[in-house]
Amino acid sequence: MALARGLLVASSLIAGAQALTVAEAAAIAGTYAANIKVTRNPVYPLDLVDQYELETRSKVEAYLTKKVQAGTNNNCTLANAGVRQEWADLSIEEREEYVAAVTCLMKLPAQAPKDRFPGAVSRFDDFVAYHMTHAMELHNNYNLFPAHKHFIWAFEQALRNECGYKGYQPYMNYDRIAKDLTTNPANSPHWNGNSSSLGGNGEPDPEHKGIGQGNRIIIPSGGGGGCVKSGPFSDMVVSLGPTSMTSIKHLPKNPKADGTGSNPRCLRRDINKDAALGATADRAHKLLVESKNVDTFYNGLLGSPPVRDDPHGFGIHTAGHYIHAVDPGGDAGTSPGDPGFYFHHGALDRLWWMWQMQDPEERLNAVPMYGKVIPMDHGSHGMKEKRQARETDPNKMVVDLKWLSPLVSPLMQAHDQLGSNGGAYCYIYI
Ligand SMILES: *[C@@H]1O[C@H](CO)[C@@H](O)[C@H](O)[C@H]1NC(C)=O
Ligand SMILES: *[C@@H]1O[C@H](CO)[C@@H](O)[C@H](O)[C@H]1NC(C)=O
Ligand SMILES: [Cu+2]
Repeated sequence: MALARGLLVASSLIAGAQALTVAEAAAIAGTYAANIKVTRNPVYPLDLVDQYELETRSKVEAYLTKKVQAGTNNNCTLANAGVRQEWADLSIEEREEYVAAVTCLMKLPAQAPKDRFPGAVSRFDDFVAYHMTHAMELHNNYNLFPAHKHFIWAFEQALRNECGYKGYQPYMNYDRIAKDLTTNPANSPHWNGNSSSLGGNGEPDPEHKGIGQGNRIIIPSGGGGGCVKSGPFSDMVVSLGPTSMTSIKHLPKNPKADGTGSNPRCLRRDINKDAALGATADRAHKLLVESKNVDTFYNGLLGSPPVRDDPHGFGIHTAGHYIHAVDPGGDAGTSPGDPGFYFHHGALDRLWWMWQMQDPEERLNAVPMYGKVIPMDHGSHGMKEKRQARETDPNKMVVDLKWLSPLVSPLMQAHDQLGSNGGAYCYIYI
């Protein structure tokens, strides 16, 4: 009897959810026009990817409407979604608030196990500590997109919940950076070294020749490579690393072989125009429009295989990392130790989401699948390893960031930023 009543209640709930008309559901889901106020930086006209984002909005609204009808949106609507914006579209004050929040995270104590990670000094380092020791979990073909989505989200949560940040994680528009670095680096809102930037370029270091692959330089030095001396994070103490995945060899050695010990040193950067030229809007737009399946999209993003006769054909993933190499930004293990990491992986998350939203039925839960051995996605970080496609059932996989955040299970819960992970995710990109 109790069971029968339970079933009755459950089915009437479902019936209740289904009873919403499309118009009613759409009203709950909300619209961009009514719900999202966006400021833009007039210096930058909309690029091809920005235009594509505009074109995708009606698809996002339709997708959310369907979810409301099905009762699976977990309260996520366009009225309460967080809005992740490009750095230069934030006001100067908002940028400074973001910098203050990251600086705050660098002052909070670490939560990663002290015996395992003596070099993790701050809460900011906790993210580095996880990334450097869980490379396989984070970077296999099933995990790269969802695990990094969750990683960025967990970082945003830490900024908001532990450091009182009111905004959302910004992303970087590589095309803007490429243009700024080509025309007037002193005006780059990301890297000009003023108080509303992410800090400046590193001092010149002639030993930094650029980024190599095998014995070939694929990204020549942008003229930096030494310590950052201007702006936010110029006084930052980098502690974890380097690891064997570093892009520069003459750094002080870490006392622990895996790089988890304490190795205090400066933040080094080579703000790199040639890297940015590998991620221009025409490249990203082509990838979005031409990738009919997730393997094409994934491989293209990772630059696998590299495009021949194209000096910047190393893929957007590689490009974004090396915009702000070298230490820790150019170390595949400790790259989250440069705050630029979150801007880059946020930008990749934006592209993945836009690709998914073209056809959510087919694409939302699509996982890249390989039948053959392919180069490690961080291959251009100088790694020699080959990686085998995972045979595991993705429905049985989880995202487990240990001390950073509760488990996401199954993996596909981290595929949908509009209401998944039990409703914890609810954000859009502009
Ligand atoms: C949705 O919102 C309602 C009202 O605020 C709340 O009671 C409920 O727990 C929320 N559900 C989820 C899945 O967050
Ligand atoms: C910092 O740089 C940005 C972007 O070029 C500019 O808009 C802003 O006015 C600069 N702020 C200061 C304090 O110079
Ligand atoms: Cu990573």
